[in-house]
Amino acid sequence: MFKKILVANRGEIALRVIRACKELGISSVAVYSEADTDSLHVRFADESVCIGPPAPGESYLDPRKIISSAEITNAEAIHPGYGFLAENPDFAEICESCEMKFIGPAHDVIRALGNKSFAKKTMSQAGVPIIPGSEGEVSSLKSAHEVAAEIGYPVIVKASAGGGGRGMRVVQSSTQLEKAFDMARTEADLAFGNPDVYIEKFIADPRHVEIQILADSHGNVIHLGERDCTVQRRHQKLIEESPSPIMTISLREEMGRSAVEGAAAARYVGAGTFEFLVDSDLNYYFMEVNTRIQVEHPVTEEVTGVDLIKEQILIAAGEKLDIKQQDIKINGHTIECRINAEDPERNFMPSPGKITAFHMPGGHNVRIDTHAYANYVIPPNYDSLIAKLIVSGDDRREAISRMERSLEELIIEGVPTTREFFQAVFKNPDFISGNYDNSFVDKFLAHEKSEPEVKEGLTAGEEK
Ligand code: MV4
Repeated sequence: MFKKILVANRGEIALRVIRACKELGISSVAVYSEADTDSLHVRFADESVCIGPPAPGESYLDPRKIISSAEITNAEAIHPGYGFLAENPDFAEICESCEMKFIGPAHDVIRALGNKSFAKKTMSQAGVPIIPGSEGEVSSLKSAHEVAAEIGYPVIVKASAGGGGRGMRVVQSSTQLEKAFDMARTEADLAFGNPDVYIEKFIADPRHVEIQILADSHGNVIHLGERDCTVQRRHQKLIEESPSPIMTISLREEMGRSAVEGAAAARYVGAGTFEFLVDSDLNYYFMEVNTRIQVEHPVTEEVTGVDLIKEQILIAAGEKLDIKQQDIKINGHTIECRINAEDPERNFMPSPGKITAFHMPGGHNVRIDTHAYANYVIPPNYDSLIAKLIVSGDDRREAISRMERSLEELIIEGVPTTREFFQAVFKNPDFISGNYDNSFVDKFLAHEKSEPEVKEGLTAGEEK
């Protein structure tokens, strides 16, 4: 086992990894930028190294800073967390050439799965259902027209190097195809340095359902059920839950088997997530693989009882998975809300600043993953996540009720947060019934706007 791990990240996920290290008896090294001097991950790690100015490119995103910090502290492995260098194949390769263990899949696997059209081809060959569309990249307008005519409009043009919703364009009819194709290629080239695009059938009103997997270096692969991440705004997840309200035992088994077979085909090692779209008839289609630990991983930890970060570390150290597929049981229901320093009244504008008052809810089945505290100053340089509020119950109704109770107890003053937005969502009949799709947040916000302050002026028993 490793004696020392460097955590190449900040915020709540750095803290989460440090906690796992402590429980495994592994010493931890924090790295921090000048904006994070007062951060808890620095306080709680065994050692820390300042790696430069607040700008991510000069600190958390600079492989030279990370590698040299690992070398001077004699760390044997690097946990990248999520974001920053977590899915950068060049960084994983640099780690390997420095004989530093990268806690994640091999660099060539990250690279292969990072190309979305190649990943789709790999998964299709492994028998995983994919959305009908082009086989690989579409390099000419002529073949774009041929593919689109074949599958039928509407279609979607996606960047091969994109992902997470970046670099996509919906096309309703052949008259719009030329413009969309050219713009998608230009944008992809600018954003990712790669103009390649592929085309697929546009799936209306889908849900985002992802399967968590663990794969060890001995060929064992298991899945840990799903997370429903359909409640998003502009490709930012806001609420995640498990089980998915639409899930059945047989669909979970099918999707789980697909993810396991896909992971084996890609020679995947580590923790990973298979993203699927699920349509209104419960057909599921592979979208992409996230080769990192994800923000919403605690949802799976709570319903399965498996510590995913510890498993990542054990797998990276070459251990065999000691959990078998039959051991995985989904217990109860877990929901996570991302409490962000954002102003829902101003288009969810990031609103960093000083947290003047801070109180986190507690009690049975309430978990908070946060790096924040009273008088903490949220720097403007990074993401706006303040805390993940993760609550569990015997069933979805109890989890929702507990979430409402927890949101009421939660106090964050000094910066606007997404708390009140969530409080309104948990009163929404479509959320409560589990009957939502990827248009939920937009519809919900449009409805809120058109009926401002309905609740005020109403007395108990009245209806709108
Ligand atoms: C789609 C789609 C409809 N049809 N692909 C968004 C994130 C990225 N992983 C893929 N995304 C989508 N791909 C086809 N063929 C709709 C989306 C999509 C979406 C999917 C799930 C949850 C929220 C979403 C919001 C916008 C678009």
